[in-house]
Amino acid sequence: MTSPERLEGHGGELALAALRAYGVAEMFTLSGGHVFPLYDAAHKSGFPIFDVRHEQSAVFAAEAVAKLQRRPALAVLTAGPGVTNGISGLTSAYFNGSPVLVIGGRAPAFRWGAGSLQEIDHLPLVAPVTKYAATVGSGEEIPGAVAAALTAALTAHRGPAFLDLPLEVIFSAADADAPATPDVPVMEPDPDEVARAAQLIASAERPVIIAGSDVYAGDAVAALREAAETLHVPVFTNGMGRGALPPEHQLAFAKSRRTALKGADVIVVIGTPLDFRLSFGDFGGAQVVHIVDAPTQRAAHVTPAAAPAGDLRLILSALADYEGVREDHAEWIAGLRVAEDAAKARDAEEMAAETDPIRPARVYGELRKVLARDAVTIGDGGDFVSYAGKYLEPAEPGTWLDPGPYGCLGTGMGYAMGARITYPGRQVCVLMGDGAAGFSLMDAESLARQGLPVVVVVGNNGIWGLEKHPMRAMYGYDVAADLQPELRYDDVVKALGGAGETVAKASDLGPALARAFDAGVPYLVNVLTDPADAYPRSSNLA
Ligand SMILES: Cc1ncc(C[n+]2csc(CCOP(=O)(O)OP(=O)(O)O)c2C)c(N)n1
Ligand SMILES: [Mg+2]
Repeated sequence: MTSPERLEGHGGELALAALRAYGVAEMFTLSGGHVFPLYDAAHKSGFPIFDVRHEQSAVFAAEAVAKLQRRPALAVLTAGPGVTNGISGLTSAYFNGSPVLVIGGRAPAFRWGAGSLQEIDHLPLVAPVTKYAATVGSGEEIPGAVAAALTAALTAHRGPAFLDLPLEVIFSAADADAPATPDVPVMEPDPDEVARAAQLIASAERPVIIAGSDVYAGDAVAALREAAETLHVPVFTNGMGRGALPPEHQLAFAKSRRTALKGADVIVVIGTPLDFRLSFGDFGGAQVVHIVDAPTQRAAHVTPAAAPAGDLRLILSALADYEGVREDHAEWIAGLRVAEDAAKARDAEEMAAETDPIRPARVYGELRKVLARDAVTIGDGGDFVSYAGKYLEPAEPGTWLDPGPYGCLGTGMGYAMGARITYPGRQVCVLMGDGAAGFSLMDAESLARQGLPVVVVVGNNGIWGLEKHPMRAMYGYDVAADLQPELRYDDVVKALGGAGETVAKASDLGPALARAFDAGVPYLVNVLTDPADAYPRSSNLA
């Protein structure tokens, strides 16, 4: 008998019991016989199953849940091609530090090597992009393996884990010890390193904070705000850190980043790597304080002035409690506010642009009028999404989902599914390039069929814009960068059980968006945008 200490059942039931203990509340999947027992366990116990049309969407949906809810989320993929189709999703989760668990089916162990259907050892494929990857050898090991995988996934620095269950292991009955209560270690930072960081920030004349995704993932948003207020430091954000301070907060900045980084003497980067998005941590003469959630996140290519590593809430709370003397940064902040306001005024003009064809800026101008403060916006595309990053202003933390530094196109429909399940009553809006649409739009069918309405706004410029413009600039010509102009992506979604419309005139945008958010089914607004419009950037390679 299954008891609090002892579990009994087939492999799917044993796995599900352990998953529930860790707060996993649904599975994302695409069918395959190797994983039927997991479906059986879920079906019989009322555990929600959401299915998709490509395994990458299952992993992206799980990643969105993991990111938004800060809890583990599950994708169940069948053996072989099911797992390999999920690898870009796993890799994105690895780059984003998202606690996603993929459970794969696996050809039977007892005749391994004899040529069973889809017989491939997944582990060497997934090991480089997971924190934990194992094949479970017997039924009685399943709960313990699930617990170990999820503990690894949830331990900072977080990331994905992988288990596969050979056919005879998942189908056979067994009994096993129930997993112990989840116990995720919290890493204490070195207090001397934290004190050094606090002193550097407090004694700086022109400090700047850049806060990234791990601040949200580590549930350290309130501590960030307190630290910024105590030390009186302007805050910029990226990734899931966006919205950590509401836009109207006197220390919240977004548009004056270049001015700030140029003028700063101490730059405090919190919960995000010193990667290409932050000029690899090279800020000229400024000293860098890098605050990370685990020592593995310290950059090997930079030597920061201080680099406290550990639980971000603990580190930021310690900064908030700083009692030493601090410089007055009022003048510095006032100067940045002037730059910020000037940039905002320029943006407002661009967002009102009355042009034909429509410029992407105008799309965001209209969207801002209809988006609620707690709307979840999701970017999947090239230039069109760069504009989203520039013009949309997330007002609450955990409402902006971009693909992260791995930059994988195709997150759109999966992320939308995860967001819709997380927030049944909120607006969920995907900003999608027409090129990006090719990767996941078929999953509008999954959304429609399972009653998950979302709004998709396609910036339809008829090109792979972020590649075409740079290629022309580099070679004077371009190849493999064109798509069919004015293609009816809205008709695709209609055919799949949703609805939509094409918009060619700026003045039609507002009413179309209003209809989209009212539709109650997946709704695609296909906006014909100007192919000549290229997002200005210093390096266009992505
Ligand atoms: C899976 C994947 N393939 C290719 C790329 C390279 N890439 C980055 S942006 C981009 C163009 C995107 O075009 P679209 O979605 O139409 O957006 P636009 O730039 O036109 O606004 C491409 C091909 C990528 N990032 N990910
Ligand atoms: Mg395009």
